[in-house]
Amino acid sequence: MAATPTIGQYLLDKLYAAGVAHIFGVPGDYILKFYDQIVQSPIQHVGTTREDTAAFAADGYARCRGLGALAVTYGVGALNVVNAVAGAHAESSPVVVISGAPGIREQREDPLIHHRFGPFTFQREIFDRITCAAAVLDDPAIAFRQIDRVLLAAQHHRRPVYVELPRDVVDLQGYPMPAEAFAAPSSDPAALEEAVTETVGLLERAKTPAILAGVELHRSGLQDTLAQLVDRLRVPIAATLTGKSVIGERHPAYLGVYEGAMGAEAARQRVESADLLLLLGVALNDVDLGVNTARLDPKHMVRANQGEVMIRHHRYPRVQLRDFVPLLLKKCGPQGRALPAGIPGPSAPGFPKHGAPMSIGRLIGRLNQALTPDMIVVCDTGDCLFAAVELRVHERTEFLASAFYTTMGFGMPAALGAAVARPDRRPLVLVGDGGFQMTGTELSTLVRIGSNAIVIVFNNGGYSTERFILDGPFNDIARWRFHRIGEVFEGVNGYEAATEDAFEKALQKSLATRDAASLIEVHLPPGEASPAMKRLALNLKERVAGQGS
Ligand SMILES: Cc1ncc(C[n+]2csc(CCOP(=O)(O)OP(=O)(O)O)c2C)c(N)n1
Ligand SMILES: [Mg+2]
Repeated sequence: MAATPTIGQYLLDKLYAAGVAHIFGVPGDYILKFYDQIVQSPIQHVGTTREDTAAFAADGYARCRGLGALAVTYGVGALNVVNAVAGAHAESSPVVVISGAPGIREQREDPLIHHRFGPFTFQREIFDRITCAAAVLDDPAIAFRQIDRVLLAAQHHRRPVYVELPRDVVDLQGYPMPAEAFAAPSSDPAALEEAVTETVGLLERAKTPAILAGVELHRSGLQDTLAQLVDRLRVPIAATLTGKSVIGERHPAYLGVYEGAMGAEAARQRVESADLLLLLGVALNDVDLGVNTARLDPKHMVRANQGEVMIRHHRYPRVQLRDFVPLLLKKCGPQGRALPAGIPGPSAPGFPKHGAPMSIGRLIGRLNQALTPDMIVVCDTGDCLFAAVELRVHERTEFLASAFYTTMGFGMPAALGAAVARPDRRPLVLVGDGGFQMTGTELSTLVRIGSNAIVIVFNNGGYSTERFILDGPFNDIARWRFHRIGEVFEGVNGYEAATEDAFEKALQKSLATRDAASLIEVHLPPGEASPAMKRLALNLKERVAGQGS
């Protein structure tokens, strides 16, 4: 009979069985023994330059593979990941945070040992607030069961979890226990049936129906069902920004991203004029509602979310999205109408125009032409995110961003996570000069793992998004020669481009370089911004002014 594993081994076995083949992080003495166990396991450690980037990387990995993990030391390591983990929580990304801790015996003696910042319970209390389950493995008798519980919770709720591993527990044997019963919330069959029947009736009578698809479909793994539904119903489909790429953006009925007044006008018009709008898994947050410029009339809406369906002004409680969408597909007969034409993404005709300065619209148009199905686009927060609204990625789930939590610094490390999770994909990273200054060091880790990522730095001389809201010297940042980063991070081909010709050359060279990473620094003229950013800034400015008065 195989020996009972140690608590650290058991955690690694369970992670591996759940699809986690890599753990990101920076070592420290409280987690070293666990690191040693990682080395003995089939899981690979990926060292990052900081802990918060390890958490962003684990988030990117989780979005590609269903679960991600990081391991850090106590205090200095764990507290460093708080923002990134809060982001994963806000964006429903299941990340397992494993933190080392002083041993149980050490804690009992209550000493002043390094990395301590208060009572030993503080760290767990912090993570309690930003995870869906937390466990301190300080009792070997129940440790296996605690591990099972938190991993199930992460997978089911699709949110981060926290595991604290006192350093004298890692090597102790645990005790196998029967798994705790875990009851996933289920649908009320009668309510489900009635909600679907009513929706089918409304769809049959509708003349200009449309679907707005949101982030919860991604998280529930309903992308294929959604694509089948669109083909069966023959309706046009738009996505929210946080749900972007839930359907392949080259689908013939795809309208683009709907974001109220911030999004493209043509998509807005089609969505807002629908006589029946099917909102599937849409989170009604301010980003997706275009900072509340969306004009969606509940009279024409069927809204299915995690746990309920709203039809016009009445509600069906206890109907799960993961049950509603497949049943709707089953009950809808093929519709007589032809598949309506979608709206193709913008291109950049005649690119490069000799000597023309770079503009964001033309940059995105050119990238639309350059994107191939083997790419995964990872985007930081800033004007690159607003600009990316107009990018059309090929397959589903090929666009990663902190689109709702909107933390800067997400892009480069999340690209690392995606590159590790999906070695068959080439990351195309869009990042601002400010965002790159925060976590651009992960380009060095991308190089280390042999990635051929292409990074486009939108250099607009500082915090442009903030400038549009309220300008001041606080939005200036130090000037970096981003394109020369390869001199420090060996193995990056750097280019700079102020004109379309220079960009074209750099892009061609980057695309052709299959064995090294590339970085293109795009110099944008002062005041240059994406149309979405201009619209958003105007809106926010009005709000700030309104609050001040
Ligand atoms: C971690 C974090 N700090 C601050 C902000 C506020 N913020 C939003 S956009 C932005 C400027 C981003 O600068 P850059 O990356 O250069 O992009 P740009 O807006 O210039 O396109 C700032 C400071 C944030 N979203 N996240
Ligand atoms: Mg900038």
